[in-house]
Amino acid sequence: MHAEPPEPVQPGQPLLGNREIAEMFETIADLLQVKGEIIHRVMAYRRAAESIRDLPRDVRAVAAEGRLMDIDGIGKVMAEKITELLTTGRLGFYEELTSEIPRGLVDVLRVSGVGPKKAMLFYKSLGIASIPELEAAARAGKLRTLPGMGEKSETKIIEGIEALARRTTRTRIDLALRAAQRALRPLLDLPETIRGDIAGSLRRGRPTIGDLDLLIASYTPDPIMDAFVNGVDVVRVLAQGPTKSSVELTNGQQCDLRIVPPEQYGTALVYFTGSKEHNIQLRELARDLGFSLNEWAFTPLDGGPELHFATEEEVYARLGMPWIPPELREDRGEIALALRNELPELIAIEDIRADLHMHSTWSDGKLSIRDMAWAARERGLSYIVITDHSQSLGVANGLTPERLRAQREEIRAVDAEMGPDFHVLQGVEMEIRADGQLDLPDDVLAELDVVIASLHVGLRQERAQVTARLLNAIRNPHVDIIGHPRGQLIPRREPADLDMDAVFAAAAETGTALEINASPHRLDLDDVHARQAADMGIRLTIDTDAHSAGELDNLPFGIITARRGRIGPRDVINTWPFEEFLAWLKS
Ligand code: DGT
Ligand code: CA
Ligand code: CA
Ligand code: ZN
Repeated sequence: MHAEPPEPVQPGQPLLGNREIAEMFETIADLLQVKGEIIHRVMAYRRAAESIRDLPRDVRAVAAEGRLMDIDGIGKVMAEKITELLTTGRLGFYEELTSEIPRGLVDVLRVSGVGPKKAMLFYKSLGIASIPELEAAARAGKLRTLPGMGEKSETKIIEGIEALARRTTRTRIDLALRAAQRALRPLLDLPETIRGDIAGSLRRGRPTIGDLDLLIASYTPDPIMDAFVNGVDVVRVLAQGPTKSSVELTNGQQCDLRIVPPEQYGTALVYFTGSKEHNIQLRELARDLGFSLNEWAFTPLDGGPELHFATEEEVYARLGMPWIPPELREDRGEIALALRNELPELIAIEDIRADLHMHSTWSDGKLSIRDMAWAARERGLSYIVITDHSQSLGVANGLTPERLRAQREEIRAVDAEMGPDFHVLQGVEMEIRADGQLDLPDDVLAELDVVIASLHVGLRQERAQVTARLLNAIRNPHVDIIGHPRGQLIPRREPADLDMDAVFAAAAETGTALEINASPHRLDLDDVHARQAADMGIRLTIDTDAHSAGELDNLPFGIITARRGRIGPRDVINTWPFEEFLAWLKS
């Protein structure tokens, strides 16, 4: 017996994947919260969203087997909603809620001092449906007269808004990418759009993003502009013109769109990708060649017609060099390299064969070892290492030597089950304790396939102390990899005060690899330190540190960070075939 094939998707209907459905449920939870629904109901939607996002298989396939209710957190009600979505492409309940409550109200809830009741009060009495509207009303003294409010609570709200603005001046790359894609995708579907790209710092892969820059090629900009300023996530239009507009999105980011004719698209894309410093260098080169260069064209200094270029390749070719990948455009010597035709080969996502750092339900992960293995295999990997936390990290349910031994049986069983083309190894993410001791004795480490050592505690110790702890781990012969070496969290926590020269020297000497942790919260090592490490011959790994299936998809953020650091595939251990990786572990 075969399961029914999934329903064909109607033409013109958005393809609903796990992620889209999860997002819809997440929005429902937000909206229910604004409505002041009981917390259990809100949490039920959040739990369902999380389960669907982390599901290692396409929810459509599970639905086809009639097994939706086997999914954690999915009961009868949720299963019905998913079925409705998959069969009709719509969800009545969601449409009701979104017509009843403006999306901007969800942001208003993020202001400290504003709960669901107050948000509804402000909306019903003053029509406030966004943070800017709330701020205007508060500053005009319009909130203090409302029931239950006063001058004091009004001041608190202004302070809350200011605090929020301070926290959100730059946005983490994953959140920025999602907002940019949501703004751009509907525009790419319009018949008037010839092509379009995300530009700016997001295209260059900076870990945090200021505003979003979108570029579109078209001869008929009007309907595209119209759709842009009326986008679902737009809370406010900041400026609107025929070919250039700016809006504020629900996530607090400004988003700029420019529309150019396709024959000028290449020049414009180079300009709006930046960086500004890279552009200034290009402009000087153009000047040396007898042109003034702006965002639209090369203009001969001695008169004559403008030169227009439809592609970036032509722009760089006119300046005498090959196309430069956006990740390198930071004025760190990339133009000189390009002029000499010496741009390095950069690692690409297709080069990655393995993920060497992930968690399971044995510690603080959300999925079993088997589910993680299937999820990784589905994403095209050919080997993984399960690296749950070690015992002293009690909050994460860290493993004792006994539990590590028990876990080994399960890992070996899953490995056998996966067949000869996929491998599951046992590792550990071992704590480097605050007192400098390693969390597991050498005889236990010797039994493991891979040992990652990480700092999670005592990160604010003074330089000599915290550096000594890391060096002690690097020098232990059983330690293969240092996880997220500098310990930063984006945007909240600065890196530990480590003597990186000493760290690199020890890693080079002992052959210990350093991780580029691909979690957008970490991106650690960063681009600059990854480059320094590679220059010293240190091996790198790019790992997701996934605690769920969805987090395995963070790999691109690690890749882009490595590319910014001019890292090639050979420098990164998890691009190697399995046999070669095993040989490295033994050496
Ligand atoms: P961000 O938004 O702070 O994360 O960084 P970017 O790089 O996205 O900067 P943004 O949004 O101010 O400008 C987008 C691009 O436009 C920038 O990367 C290069 C170009 N651009 C902006 N202002 C200037 C300028 O004054 N001169 C030149 N040559 N290019 C500029
Ligand atoms: Ca920008
Ligand atoms: Ca901008
Ligand atoms: Zn981890």
